This record gives sequence, C-alpha cells and structure tokens, in this order.
Amino acid sequence: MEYINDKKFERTLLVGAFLYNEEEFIYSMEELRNLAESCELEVIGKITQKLRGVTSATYLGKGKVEEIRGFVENNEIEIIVLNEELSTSQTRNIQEIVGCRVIDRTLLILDIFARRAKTREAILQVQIAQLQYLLPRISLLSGNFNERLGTRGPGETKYELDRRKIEKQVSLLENNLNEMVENRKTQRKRRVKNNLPIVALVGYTNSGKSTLMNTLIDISKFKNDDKSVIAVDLLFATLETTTRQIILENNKKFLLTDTVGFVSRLPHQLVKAFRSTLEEITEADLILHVVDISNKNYQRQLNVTEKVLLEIGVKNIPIIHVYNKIDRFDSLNVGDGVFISAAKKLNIDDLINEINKLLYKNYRTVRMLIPYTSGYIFNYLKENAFVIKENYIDEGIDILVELSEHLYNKYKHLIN
Ligand SMILES: Nc1nc2c(ncn2[C@@H]2O[C@H](COP(=O)(O)OP(=O)(O)OP(=O)(O)O)[C@@H](O)[C@H]2O)c(=O)[nH]1
Ligand SMILES: [Mg+2]
Repeated sequence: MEYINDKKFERTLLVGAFLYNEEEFIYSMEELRNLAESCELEVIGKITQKLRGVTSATYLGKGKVEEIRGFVENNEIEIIVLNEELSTSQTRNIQEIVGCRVIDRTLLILDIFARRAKTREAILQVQIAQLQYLLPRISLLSGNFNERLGTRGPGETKYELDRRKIEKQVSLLENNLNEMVENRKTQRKRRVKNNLPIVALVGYTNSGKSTLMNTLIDISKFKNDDKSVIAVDLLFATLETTTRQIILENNKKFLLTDTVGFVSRLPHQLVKAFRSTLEEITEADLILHVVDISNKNYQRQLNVTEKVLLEIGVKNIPIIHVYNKIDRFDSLNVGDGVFISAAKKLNIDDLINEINKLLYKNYRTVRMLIPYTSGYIFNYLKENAFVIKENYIDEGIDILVELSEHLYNKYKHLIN
C-alpha cells in the first residue's frame, strides 16, 4: 500500500466546516492537526467555515472554495486535508478548483494505521479497511487511470473491472484474516483453561495503556520472562493485542491485554476490519479504561471510548476508570476511579487494590491441615495461592490460605 504523501513534510492546509456545535468542531480540528502530523505532513494553515447549509457540489460554499484556492496558490500547498468524509464527486470538484490533492480525515487515519501495522494480522486488517474505503470511490480512481493511460473507452467498463478486482481482493484478504483469527482463538481457549481472569486495557490513543502494561509487568513478582511492550508518544503506537501474565504480591494472577486505542470518529471500515482484535475486549473479566487526565479534552475522549465500547458489544463487564498522567495535573476531584501515573509509577497500589477487589470476589480464606506426606501440596499452594499463616504442628502444616474457587474445590478435603 502507498502512503498518502509521496515525500515527508508536504505542505498541508487543513479545512473544516461545521453546521452546529462549534466547541466540538474546534476540538476535532485540533485533533485533525495531530493526525496530520502523525502522517508527517507539515501543517501550514487552516481554513474553517460555519455552514448555513451544505452546498452539494463542493460541500463548502463557493466563496470558501475560492479562498482555499487563493491560499493554496500563495502558500504552495501540496495537499489539503478535509475534516469531513466527502463524496467522490465533491472531492473531485474541490480538487479541480483548488488544483491540489484533497484527502479526508478517514483516509488520514487509515494512513496512520498503515504506517504502524507490524504484524501480519494488523497489516491485513488495515489493507481490508483501505480497500473498503476505496470501493465506493473507485470511479474517482478509474477516471484517473483512464486519463493516465490515455484510453478513451467507456469509463463504466473499466470501473466495473476495477470494482470486481477490489472486491475479489477483499474477500481473499478476509479469508486469510479469518484463518489467523481462528488460530488465535484456539490459543485463547487454552489460556482460559488455565483459569486465569482476563483484564483488558482500553482507552483513547496515547492515554498511556502500554505504559501502564509495562509498569504492571515491572512490578509483577516474576519479572524475568515477560517482555515489555512499545509505549511512545505517537498516535496509534499499538495496533495489535498483546497479552502478558501479571503476578501480584499475594500470588494472585491475571492476564493483562493491551490493544489498539480509539479516536473520535474512528472510521467504520477500521472498526469492522479490527473487529476480531476489538472482540477480545468483550471477553475480559475486567476493563481498565485509561484516561489521560492531563489532556484538556479528556472528558470527550472518555465519552468516545465509552461509545466505542458499546458499539463493540461490551456489557456487564466491570470497568475501572484509571485517570493517568497525574504527574502533569493538579486537581484530582473529577470523578470515580483511581488516579495514577503509569510512567512515574504513582498510586499503582491503589489500582492493584481495586483490581483485587473486583477480580477475586469468589476467592476464599480457609484453614487447612496438610499432612507432611503431602508436602508437595503445600509447595504448590505457596506458589499458586496466598498463604497468610503457616504453623508446623504434629499432624502436619496448619495454614491459613486465600485461594481461588478452582483451588478451593481441588483441596477442600484438607480444610480444617
Ligand atoms: N507525563 C506522563 N506521561 C505518560 C504517562 N503515562 C504515559 N505517558 C506517555 O504518554 C505517551 C503515550 O503512552 P502509551 O503508553 O504509548 O499510550 P497508549 O495508550 O498505549 O497509546 P496507543 O498505543 O497509541 O493507543 C508516551 O509518550 C508515554 O511516555 C504518565 O503517567 N505521565
Ligand atoms: Mg499502546
């Protein structure tokens, strides 16, 4: 797949229009700038308009399009990024008047995903989303092809051919993806058999999910074999799901999964293509919703994330709001949840307490007497349960132990 820009730092103009809700609009323009910069575009300026109604030919008013043309000429703009998803003909019309390439927000996000995709699965998912985006716009492309090839023939035939070719490719890629998804499901089933609860990290992109995962891996009792994940100041640094085992001080274990972040107006092609990745969230026993409290738009980002969670079918799963980056923020009375800094490792204990409370509800604390001939059971419980007290008496080892329902059932004959 090709990227939208041929070279780095193409001179870019951002364009947006709104009918109502100016505040929301201003925020989405700010975010558009972030997205553009993530694609290594150099943002030179922005032009906005409050619309009274939509002009069907160009979406924006005629005068506005003229203003854009002037700006493009005077500032040697190479690419325009529109905040809206436009129809093929609207894009073409604007492009013809202003004389440079016009792309929209959806294409921009798809492009960031394409740059970040590393695993075969993520690459496939992005390719599918890109082709799905292309399908209804194929006439725009076919037109270009015809011009480029100098063919005059009826565009319709070429268009049909291209369309069928793309549809065929999509179904091929989807088959490949399904195969991979099946494999992963088998792996997951194996894990579930291990009886470990699953905790999923979710949240807006760049909120600190991967950083929190690394912090939890770090404090995990046996930090030897589990590798850390990539956490950097980039939009959509994580596109694939990673699962790590976390072992707490009290020997309680859970599986922690880190996954792709969200953004407002996440293109529906992406939600669809990433369905299998996002579905893992719906299988979690607990969700940690990570919010970047130092971002002035955190409330909006929180709402967007909750909306996406609903869309992918999350219901009846307990959620802890984890307000992150408190090292960059003072006032803490904003809502229910825990307030931490994943990077500076502040208040991580509070978070672990909350996780403990919600995840291990059916754990029990019991007294057991383990005969010396069954010493291996004692060793096993030391490793896999939380032995609070141990006392060596004549009949065996007298212990007070907190354990899972599974271990309770397994060893209930030893309960005193
Ligand atoms: N100041 C501060 N920065 C943090 C904190 N936690 C994370 N960050 C920074 O925030 C940026 C994004 O962190 P990530 O952990 O990659 O965020 P993410 O939620 O995984 O992002 P995506 O994978 O893109 O969805 C990085 O530059 C982190 O260093 C924190 O507690 N304080
Ligand atoms: Mg991440």
